[in-house]
Amino acid sequence: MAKTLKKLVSCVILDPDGTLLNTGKTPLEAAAAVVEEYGLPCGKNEFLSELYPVFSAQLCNIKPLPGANRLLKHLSGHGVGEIFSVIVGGDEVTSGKPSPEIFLEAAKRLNREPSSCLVIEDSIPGVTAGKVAGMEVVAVSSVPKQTDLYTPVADEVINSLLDLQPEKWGLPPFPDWIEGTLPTEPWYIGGPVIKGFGRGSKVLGIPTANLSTEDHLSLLSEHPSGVYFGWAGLSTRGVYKMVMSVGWNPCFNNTEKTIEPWLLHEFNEDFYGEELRLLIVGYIRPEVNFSSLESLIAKIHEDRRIAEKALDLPLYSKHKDDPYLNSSLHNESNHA
Ligand code: ADP
Ligand code: RBF
Ligand code: MG
Repeated sequence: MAKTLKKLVSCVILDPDGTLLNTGKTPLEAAAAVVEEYGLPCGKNEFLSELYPVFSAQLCNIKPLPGANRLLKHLSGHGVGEIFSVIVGGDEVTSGKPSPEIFLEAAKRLNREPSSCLVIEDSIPGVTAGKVAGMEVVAVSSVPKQTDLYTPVADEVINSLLDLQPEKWGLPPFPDWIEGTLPTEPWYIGGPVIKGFGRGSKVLGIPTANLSTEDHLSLLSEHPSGVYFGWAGLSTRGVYKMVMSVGWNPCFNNTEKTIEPWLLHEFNEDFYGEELRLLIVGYIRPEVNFSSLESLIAKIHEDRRIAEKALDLPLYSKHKDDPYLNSSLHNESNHA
C-alpha cells in the first residue's frame, strides 16, 4: 500500500451520527433524510421501496459501523484524545453543515488550529463543512458505488473505516495489521452453492462459488465491500482456505452486492447445490476498478498468496476447527 504522507494533524473530529453510529431512525425517517441529504430526484417512499433492501440494516440499526470501535480505541490509546475530549452538540451551533461552524467550535474547544484537525465524515455536507473550516477531510463513502461524489472535495475517499491509514496524516498507524491482513470479528455465512454470473472460471480463470444474496441481505449490508478471507467448509468434502470479494465487482459494474469466494483447492468437479459454509476472519483490501482484466487477475492471485500465508498464523488457523464449518445439518441457522 502506498503510504504517502498527506499532512500532519494532531486531532480527529468525527460525527458519531454518520460515521460511528447509525442512530435509531425509523426506516421512513432515515429514507427522508437520505433523499434530502443527497437531493435525490425521488420521494422518500419511492426511495424506501427501491433501496430498502440495500440499506435495511444500515439505515436504522444502532450498531457502530465496522471499524468504529477499533478507531476510537486506537485514538484514545495514543492520547489523540480521550474517547471524545470535547463534544459539540448540533444544538450548540446556529447553522448546521455545510456551515463549518460545528467543526470550528470543536477545534476551538480542542485548542487546535483547524489545519491540524482531521475530520472523518460520511455525508457530503459534512465533507464540505470540514473543508470550509480549513481542515483535512477523509470521506467514508456511505452510498454504495458513489465514491466519486466525494472526490472533488475530500482529501481522501475511503470505502470504510477499515481502510483508514492514520499514518498518512501523521497519526500513529493501527497496530493490528499483520502480514497484509486485518483480523476482523469472525462472521459466518452459508447456504447451497448457486449459479453466479458464469464469469469466474471463464473470464478470469478463477472460479467463485456463489451463495444466494437475497437470503443474506442484512448480513451483506453489515459488511463493507472489499476482499476478505477465511475458511470454507463443504459438507461432504472438507474445510479449505478461502479468499473472496464482497461487493459490486467494479470491474464488471454489477448492480447487486455479491459475495465471491474462491476456495484455495483444486477440485475435479463443480459442486453446485452443495452446502457451503464460510467463516470470514480477516480483511485484505477494498475492491478496485482495475483498468485491465490482467491487472485484476494478478491482484486476485496476490490476494490468494496473502490469504494462504496468513491463514497459517495461529490467530486465523484456530478457526479452522469451528463446528459451523463441519456441521452437515443443512437448515441449521444459528449463525447465518
Ligand atoms: P458461477 O458464475 O456459476 O459462480 P464460476 O465460473 O464462478 O461460475 O465457477 C464457480 C463454480 O465452480 C462453483 O460454483 C463450484 O461449483 C466450482 N468450483 C470448482 N472449483 C472451485 C474453487 N476452487 N472455488 C470455488 N468454486 C469452484
Ligand atoms: N472484482 C473487482 O471488480 N474488483 C476487485 O478488486 C476484485 N477483487 C477480487 C478479489 C478476490 C479474492 C476474488 C475472488 C474476486 C475479486 N473480484 C474483484 C471479483 C471478480 O470480479 C468476480 O469474482 C468475477 O467477476 C466473477 O463474478
Ligand atoms: Mg462465481
